[in-house]
Amino acid sequence: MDIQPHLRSVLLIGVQDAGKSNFVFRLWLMLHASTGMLAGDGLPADLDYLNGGGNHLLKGEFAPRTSREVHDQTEIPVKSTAAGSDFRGTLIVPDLPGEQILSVYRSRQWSEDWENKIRDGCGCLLFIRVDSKELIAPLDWITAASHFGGTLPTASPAKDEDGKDKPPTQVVLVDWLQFLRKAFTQKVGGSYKPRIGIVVSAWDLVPEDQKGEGPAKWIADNLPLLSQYVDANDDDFDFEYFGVSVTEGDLDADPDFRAEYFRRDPRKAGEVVHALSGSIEKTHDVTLPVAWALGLSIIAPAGSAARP
Ligand SMILES: Nc1nc2c(ncn2[C@@H]2O[C@H](COP(=O)(O)OP(=O)(O)O)[C@@H](O)[C@H]2O)c(=O)[nH]1
Ligand SMILES: [Mg+2]
Repeated sequence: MDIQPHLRSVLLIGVQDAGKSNFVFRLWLMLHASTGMLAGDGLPADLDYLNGGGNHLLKGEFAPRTSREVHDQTEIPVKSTAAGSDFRGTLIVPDLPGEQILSVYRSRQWSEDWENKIRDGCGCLLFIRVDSKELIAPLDWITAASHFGGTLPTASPAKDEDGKDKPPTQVVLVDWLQFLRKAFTQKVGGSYKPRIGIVVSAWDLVPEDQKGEGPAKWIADNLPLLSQYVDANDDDFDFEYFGVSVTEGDLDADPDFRAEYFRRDPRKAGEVVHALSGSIEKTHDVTLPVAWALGLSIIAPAGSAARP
């Protein structure tokens, strides 16, 4: 079935601190410069917000956390830069779901607003950040004991603002995938296979000796339940893994890198690791995960060509 171009959309999903906003700002810099396989398609409504965020990255700092009240949704219209292509779509960032993601998990229901975003031609990018304090580790036999009142002396599990235990991130994300599957089936049909990109953000923080193994392996090692869910449900979803860095290094903790970041041109920083062609590759085209989730068939993933 042909999808109306303007209806193609990508939803960004992830708990608080998952790297969503900084990715959007880096993406915006590239869309604006038209140097990737996607470019901006007209001006987004919240240009000031996007320019403001982009400016933080250009100044060599991560954009700070968005205040909940100030910003609840960003929509960026995009188009393909490939010659002769009229491919268009919208990136939708419901930029408060850090908290909402958890509340949907807890209350077993989601808002009409969320439901309305699910439609034909819709894909998702699910963000998980390396080294995030919000990334709640899976329950192994030691943490499970402490979680459920066992006798082993371990650190207590993380608590949220209401003092409730935070569920392991992978449990929340798998739950979300199940919600999404249900909603896609209800709204689009059971045979629709949405593209879901699993994005490991702050990829630069992955230990050097693990980088070569790529993001799928990192998820398998760190969020095994999510990894198994992805493996077991590839009939229902079209999954891909991406490792993304908006800086290519740690601006906060590594002064040598910081100097290099300015030397190389902050406008051009950012990289994506993926295995779209079967082996692990790296590209500076940070629009790639969005292009893929929008349904573009990526022929030469190194940023050279793409065709709808
Ligand atoms: N090293 C590194 N840190 C990152 C990167 N992206 C985000 N971060 C860190 O993650 C924090 C949270 O990112 P943010 O975009 O606000 O996450 P959000 O809550 O999902 O929107 C930032 O303040 C940075 O410290 C990255 O590419 N590399
Ligand atoms: Mg944010």
